[in-house]
Formats: sequence, structure tokens, C-alpha cells
Amino acid sequence: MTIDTSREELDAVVVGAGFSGMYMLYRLRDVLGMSARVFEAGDNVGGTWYWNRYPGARCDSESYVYCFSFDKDLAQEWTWSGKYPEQPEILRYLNHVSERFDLRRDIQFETRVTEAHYLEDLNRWEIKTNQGDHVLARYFITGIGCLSTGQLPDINGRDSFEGDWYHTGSWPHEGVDFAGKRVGVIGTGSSGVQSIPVIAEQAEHLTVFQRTPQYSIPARHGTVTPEFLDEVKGRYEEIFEKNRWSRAGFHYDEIERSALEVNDKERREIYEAAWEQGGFRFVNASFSDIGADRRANDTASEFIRAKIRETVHDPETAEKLVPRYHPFGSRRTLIDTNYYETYNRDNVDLIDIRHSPIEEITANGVRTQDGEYALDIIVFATGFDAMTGAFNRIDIRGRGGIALKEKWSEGPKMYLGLASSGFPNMFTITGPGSPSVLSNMPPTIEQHVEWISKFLDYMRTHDIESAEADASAEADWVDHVNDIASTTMYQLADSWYLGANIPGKPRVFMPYAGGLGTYRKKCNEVADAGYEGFMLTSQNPKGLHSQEPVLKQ
Ligand code: FAD
Ligand code: N01
Repeated sequence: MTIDTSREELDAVVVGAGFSGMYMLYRLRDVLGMSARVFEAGDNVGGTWYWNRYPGARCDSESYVYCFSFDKDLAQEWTWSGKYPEQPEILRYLNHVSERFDLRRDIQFETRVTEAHYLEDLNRWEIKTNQGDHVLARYFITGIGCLSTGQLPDINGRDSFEGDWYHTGSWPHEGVDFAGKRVGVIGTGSSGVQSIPVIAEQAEHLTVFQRTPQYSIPARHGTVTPEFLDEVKGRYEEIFEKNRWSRAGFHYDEIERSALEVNDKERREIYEAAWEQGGFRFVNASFSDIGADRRANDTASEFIRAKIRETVHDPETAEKLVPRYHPFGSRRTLIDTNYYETYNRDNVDLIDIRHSPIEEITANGVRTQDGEYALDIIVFATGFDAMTGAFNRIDIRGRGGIALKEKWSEGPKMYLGLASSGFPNMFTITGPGSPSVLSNMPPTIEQHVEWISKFLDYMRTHDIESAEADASAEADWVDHVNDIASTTMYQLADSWYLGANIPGKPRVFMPYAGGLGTYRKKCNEVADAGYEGFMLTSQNPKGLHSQEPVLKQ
């Protein structure tokens, strides 16, 4: 279905109908009263939770914080069932949000934005889609996701495989029947660690191909009690406010204690207790310097290694699973249910492809240096071209026809992760250089959407036609993002945060590691200083302050 939009003019075009695009649409249309359309490649809302339907898919953020906070009634009326929300439940939640705010009428599904060109003469964005749409918009806003472009490794012979294959990030809606099948999973990141235990229960045989052993913490998943939900709902406003100013988009009480100030016995007991709490609480409930001090970090890494050796019965398999190439926390922390226990099953084998790499995919399966593994199904849990992948798949051109992809050839360059110099009136929700993937994302997304909305309102009421990030403010911000990253553990591992998972991708740490609260403060200061770091062009000779802002916050 295509809406006839030839030369149609809108105030704003938004790309993507996940958390970001949905909330942006609500703000543009229902708060600012602007005309707006969302283009979404999928056939429904949900973004991540629309695409990632692999077995075991669920969120690592706890359900009571993985949700919108902007509408009090919405927060009160929705009831989560699990401690961590599972993919179908998050998708139901986002469908509920879209119905509640009547969002679908301004979302055009099954439509991929292919081009967005800034027309200097008109000061408009010209947007084209794979459905033939052609729209002019004053504002071009991306909500295209940090983890929305799947990465399928270019392994020799991949196309010769005669069985079925799937990528976790683009899972068939009807599901996959693993019964009686020999299944291979390539990849042991978050998606692999979640799907492997579930596939192992369903398949006749599972072969896991692991390149880098990981640290994974038990999730301690379960249902949430009505008492817990009542308690949370009773003080939701306080919880949300703490989350907004927290480091990681959720607030757990921090324990100020060094792993180096206690003796071995005490340390072990503290780690054991934190391990019982599980999930991200393992970090918050143990020691405050695991992420900052390498010697403290070593104690956490060693504790997890010991847990793996305790859990996995076969010592050879256990040693393959023990992480030794990077410290704990230098990659995205993994959270699991029965991940290590799965390797005690008779129908599961672990193949170490770091030491015996995959040479090719054959018609019958996967061949490593050591032999061929016959498979009926291959699951690629191989991750994403993160943070820049979705941008690079749109031909985005700014002032003078410069391509964003070209500008970012040595790594993404953005001011606050919200705008890029040379690309006026383009805003990016969770763009590179913002906290995004280093946080629980709904509060981070809300902060961006609200900041952008406020800026658009300011522009309108101040007769500002064009806002563009200043190149020197942008350069300073990029330096700042790099400086902060250099003080973290993140530099000590190859990861998608650094683009290291994509051959040829510039090795640059992309998210902002200074924390959401600090970042929010900086964004507010920029706004309070009249959008410092932006070049604002007014075409109204009367100048500024011609209308009152409609937004009060
Ligand atoms: P997305 O949900 O990725 O939505 C982007 C949308 O843009 C997609 O639907 C895509 O189809 C569309 N799109 C992209 N390009 C185009 C185009 N050119 N034209 C049209 N449409 C386009 N975050 C957490 O905070 N906690 C978690 O525990 C957590 N778990 C995750 C688990 C998985 C499996 C994955 C992949 C991510 C997880 N995340 C988690 C991150 C998650 O992506 C965010 O929490 C959030 O869902 C992002 O919302 P978004 O709207 O910004 O992006
Ligand atoms: O992807 P990943 P993911 N040959 O990049 C391996 C979010 N998320 O989809 O480690 C062989 O982490 C690769 O090996 P190595 C979360 O932010 C969240 O799992 O590079 N192997 C690795 O094992 C997460 O961080 C949740 O050596 C290859 C795996 O594939 C992000 O999404 C759930 C290979 C990829 O791991 C991405 O997670 C799921 C090759 N050529 C996702 N290429 C939750 O919150 C790659 N690999 C629950």
C-alpha cells in the first residue's frame, strides 16, 4: 500500500516506528500540532521487538523500567507479567501504545526510506522511499535504531547451504520448528546466549560455534508479584525521575565499596550474594570499582570464570567457555537463563572457532579447520552493523550534496549525538555520541525526543528556519566522547561499540560513556544557553520572540 505523496509537504518526516519513532510522532503531532509522517520498513510498530523474535528473546532491562514514562496513565494501566519483559510482551505493549495514542494513522508501514536530501534553496528535506513516495519536510528525524541492521558474516560458501538459515535480528513471524533438526548457532553474544538454551531444548542436536567466550550472569528471571507492581506504581514518578538522572537509565542503590578493600573471603561472599541477585544487579550489588579499576575488575572476572567451571561438568568444555581475551564489562554484559547449564546436555556440542576457524559453509553444514558439522538449520546470532549501519543504508545528503556516509568515513561525527554539521534541520534519536546503548533505552529515547521537541518549538516561536550543528562544537563533542571512552574498560575488547565486528569499519567508540544524567544536564545547558553550538538562521526580519512557546518543559 502506498500513499500518494508526490510533492507532499509535511513539517516532519520520522524514520522508524520503534520506541523512538512512536514517541517522536506523538510529540510532533499531539503536542506540537505539526504534520508528520513516520516511515517504517516493517509491517507494524515495535522496531527491535518487531524484528527480534528468536526463541528466548527478551529484554535485559527489568520490565518496570523498560517502558515509557511520559504519560502517567499509560504507566499505571500497563501491567508487566515478567521480571524481564519477553519479546511478545514488549511488542504487545508497543501495540497498546500505538492504539492508545492513535499513532498508526500517521505511520506508513512496509516502506523503507532510501534517500533524504537537503535542498538548500528551499531549506527542506526531500525524502524518497522504496514505495515511490516523494515528500518534502522541514525536519528530517531519524529513529532508525542502534541495533536494527543485522550483520550476516561473509563466510565462504554461505549461499551454498541447502538447509534453512536465519538471522536472530530478522526472525520469521511464524517461528521456526527445530524439532528433530540438527541446528548450528554461530555467535555467543546476547542473542546467542538467550537463544541457545531454548533451541537446545527443542532441537535434536545443537552445535554452538563460539569465537569469543563471554562473561554471562544469571538473569534470575521470574514473574513479578502484584505486591511488587503496586509498590512500583505507587512511586512511579519518583522511580522515573531517578532513572532520568541516573547513569544507566535505571536506578539501583549504589554500593560504595572497593573490591580491593575486603579480604578474599568477604569478597567471595559479596560476589555470591550479588550473583544470587543476578542481572545487572550483580554489578551494583557488589563493588563500585569493577568498571574503573583493572585490579578490582580482575576479581569479578575471576569470580565468573570460577562459576563457569563449577557449572559446566565437562572440564574441556568449561575451559572453552571461560573468557580470557577481555575483562568483564568491556563488552555488553550478558544475562542468561541456563546458558552454561545447557552445555551439560547430551545433545549440545561447543566448537571453538577461535582456534579452529570456520573455513566454509557447505551444502550440508559448517566446515571448520577440524572437520565438517552436518546441519539442517543454521542460526546466525552474529549481531548488527551497530549505530551507523542504518544511517549508511540511506542516501543522506546535506549542504552541498555531501553524503553523511562520506562525512562519517572515519567514524560518526555528531554534536551531542543529536545533529551533524552540514545537515541542517536533521535530528537523530539515539545517534552516535549519545548514551543510547550504554543505558536502559526508554528513558534515553524520551530525553532525546523531548529535547528535540523543545528545540523545534523554540525554533518555531523564534522564527528560526534552520538549525545546524556548528562544526567546532561538534569536533569538541567528538573529542569529549573519545576522552571519556578512553577512561573506560570498553577500549580493552573488540566489540560492536567500537565497530570491531564489521570488517573495514572505522574503529571508533560510538556511544557516550559519561552517563545519562550527566548527558541530560549538558543537553539542558545547551538549550538554556539558546542552543549553544547550533547555528540558528532566522528568515524573519522581525527577529526573535514572536510567539510564546507551547511547551513548558
Ligand atoms: P528500533 O527499535 O531499532 O527501531 C528502529 C526502526 O527503524 C526499525 O523498526 C526499523 O525497521 C526502522 N528503520 C530503520 N531504517 C529504516 C529505513 N531506512 N526506512 C524505514 N524504516 C527504517 N535496550 C535496552 O535498553 N534494554 C534491553 O534489554 C535491550 N535488549 C535488546 C535486545 C535486542 C535483541 C536488541 C536487538 C536490542 C535491545 N535493546 C535493549 C536495544 C533496543 O534496540 C532499544 O531498547 C529500543 O528498542 C530502540 O528503539 P528505537 O525505536 O530507537 O530503535
Ligand atoms: O550480537 P553481538 P548480538 N564468525 O555482536 C559472533 C543487544 N541485545 O545480536 O565475539 C564467527 O553481541 C561474535 O563473535 P566475537 C545488546 O546490546 C540485547 O548477540 O566477535 N562468529 C559474537 O559471539 C547486544 O550487545 C539483548 O568473536 C561471529 C556474536 O557473533 C547487541 O544487541 C539481546 C562472526 C555476535 O554478538 C548485539 O547482540 C540481544 C563470524 N564471522 C541483543 N561474526 C538483551 O538485552 C560475529 N560472530 C537481552
